[in-house]
Amino acid sequence: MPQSPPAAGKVPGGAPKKASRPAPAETLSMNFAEPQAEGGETHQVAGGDVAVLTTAHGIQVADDQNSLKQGARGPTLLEDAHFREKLFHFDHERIPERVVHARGYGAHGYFELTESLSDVTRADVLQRVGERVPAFVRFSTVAGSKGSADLARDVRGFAVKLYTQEGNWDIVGNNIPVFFIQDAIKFPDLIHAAKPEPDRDFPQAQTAHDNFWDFISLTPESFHMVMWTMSDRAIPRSLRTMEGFGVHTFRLVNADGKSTFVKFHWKPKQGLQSVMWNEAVKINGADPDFHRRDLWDAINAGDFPEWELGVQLFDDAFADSFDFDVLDATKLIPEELVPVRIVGRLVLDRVVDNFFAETEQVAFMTQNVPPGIDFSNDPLLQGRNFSYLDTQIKRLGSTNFTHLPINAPKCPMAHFQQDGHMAMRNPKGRANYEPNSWGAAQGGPREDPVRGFNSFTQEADGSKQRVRSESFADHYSQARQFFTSQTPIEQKHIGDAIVFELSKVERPDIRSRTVSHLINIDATLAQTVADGLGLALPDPAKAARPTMMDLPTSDALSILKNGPDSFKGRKLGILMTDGADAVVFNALVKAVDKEGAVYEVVAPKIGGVTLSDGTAVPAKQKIDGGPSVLFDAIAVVASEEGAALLAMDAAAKDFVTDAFAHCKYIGLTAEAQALFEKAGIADDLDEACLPLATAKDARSFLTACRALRYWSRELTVDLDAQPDA
Ligand code: HDE
Repeated sequence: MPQSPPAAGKVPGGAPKKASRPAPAETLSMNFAEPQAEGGETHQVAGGDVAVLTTAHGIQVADDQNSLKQGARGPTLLEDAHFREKLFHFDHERIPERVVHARGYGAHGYFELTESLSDVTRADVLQRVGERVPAFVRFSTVAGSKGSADLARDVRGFAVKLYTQEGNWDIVGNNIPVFFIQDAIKFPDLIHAAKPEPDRDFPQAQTAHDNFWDFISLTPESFHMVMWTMSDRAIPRSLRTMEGFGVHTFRLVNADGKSTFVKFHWKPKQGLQSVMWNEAVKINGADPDFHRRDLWDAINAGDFPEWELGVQLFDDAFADSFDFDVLDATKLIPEELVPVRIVGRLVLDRVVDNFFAETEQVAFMTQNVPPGIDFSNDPLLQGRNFSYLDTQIKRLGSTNFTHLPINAPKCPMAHFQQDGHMAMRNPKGRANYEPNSWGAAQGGPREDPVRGFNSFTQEADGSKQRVRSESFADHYSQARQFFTSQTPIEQKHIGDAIVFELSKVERPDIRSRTVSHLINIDATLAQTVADGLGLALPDPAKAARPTMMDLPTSDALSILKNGPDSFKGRKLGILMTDGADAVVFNALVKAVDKEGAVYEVVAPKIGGVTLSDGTAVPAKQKIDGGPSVLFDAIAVVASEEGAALLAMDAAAKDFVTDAFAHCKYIGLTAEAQALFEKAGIADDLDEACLPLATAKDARSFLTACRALRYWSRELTVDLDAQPDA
């Protein structure tokens, strides 16, 4: 029996209500999902009124379930304009993803100035303490496609758009302060090498493959950044626990035209934190959206992530005396040499309404700087200033991408640019050129030589040539400085990561060539990696400049030296069963709350558990879908019978063995011991595995969790860490 169409005007679940036609859409940001404004046509359904479904041209739709046919079983008719429009629009829903940084996640917030920089810049946004401007931030991974997993080992983009009163200022940075290459002309090669190999189109979102390491091992300038990407910086715990960096040297220019060099830093109030590689791999399977979910949840819970804006200011004299060239983006300026001055705060307090409209369509451009901010001659930055405009036209399809609400400035603007695809903001009046003689009423805007953007006047000379400055030639000294500044466990992670990556590289000569560079950075690291690969130590790569072995270490470069001192914003996973101790559970919940953290109950069934006092507690995760990699610490609060059941469950055993292997703090009731025994780790439990017998224990456990990880355990659970391995 063919299904008969519903009666005209009928909305499933509701009856039509007579009203007048909807008011015409007035704003571009109109929310089509909401009932029309007063006077619009609505239907009542469970929960209230909804708007009448229309075509994009405003014709009300009577039947959205069946296409128009010639007879019940006949062919579909071309005449069905609604059907044709619906499919046409669907077929065109995708726009090209970003060629790099395709996977990203954005949020709104504000920037507030906490210290005036009026002595060094005329930029309006950096003048008056306490003033706020709206901000939009998009975090991203670089190599993976839009649908790739969040915990890929990769650099994270940290792109900030500040809607200032003098136009949009985009600081399009990363979570790593240096870059792989020195000259923009190498960018396509770098990205081609990192992305999936062109014949097979894999691996996705990974640098662990031949092409990447082939390119890297032939590009010594990349080794400083490689040390960072092989460190835990490339697998952050959360977008909220990463630093951001403007990377390049920029200029601040004051009202007298005087320039001061500047490097921008974003320092997370949440402290730095990363996960372990084995954990990252498992998070990617358990929750590929781990980072975006974390940001979404935190903001919606009112736990607004915050960063401080820091600036390193320096002059020509410092630049001339520095061991490296401040125009070389493969180098940083240690904070010990030029301290980071905190001048503002960035708070993210609102998630997007629509991912596509905001996060996907946002167009960042390094060349967007207001008067008072300017560029240096960094050849990477110069190339970027060309690239970002170009890419928006390809991606967003029209020169009018600035008309999109997310890209439009939130300050007065007026110009004579016109027409083009999808022009939505069209000037009124007679004149569309200048100079003109149409006067104030019709003549349109005029330039302002004083308030307008004046580029910093810089002398330039030299012959036209394709060269790399000699001052860019030291490739290993800062790579070494980064490595020696790490704690031993962080150094171990770097070695492990390089061994992991190179073990996925098939060609032995590429592995060997990579190790030959490491010798110039740190002999022990090179030996560890060679051992890890089962490779004879090769000769060192020929260095353009010998490595400076005596650069002082810099604490700012370590994650562990810059961690938080609380469990705030972190998540406890509580594995529970029926009959779980109500006192312990309630005390845990209270302590979590007091710490400013969150928790999730993990249980054998999503329906939850019944506590020892008869209270029902719903579960957030069924054990199979809530592995311990999703949590910062775990507690197992089980009854004796419950623990015996969990001990038969592979997912429950993984829950505790993974948490143990990932050096997490573990709280357990005496009854839960059976699970740890069956999982084979009962005899290994250490001082970071704490008993949960009383309410006081629960509080002490949460206090212990502030350390986040018990790193010394790692040396006991990793074969690579054993001396004779
Ligand atoms: Fe980008 N980069 N990039 N990049 N980049 C893009 O612009 C480019 C570089 C960065 O969330 C593209 O809109 C060149 C350094 C971020 O939308 C493209 C070079 C740094 C984002 C582009 C670089 C970055 C991008 C792709 C070498 C850190 C994402 C889509 C000279 C300081 C922004 C787009 C967002 C995106 C070009 C190097 C950061 C193709 C040519 C160095 C955070 O224009």
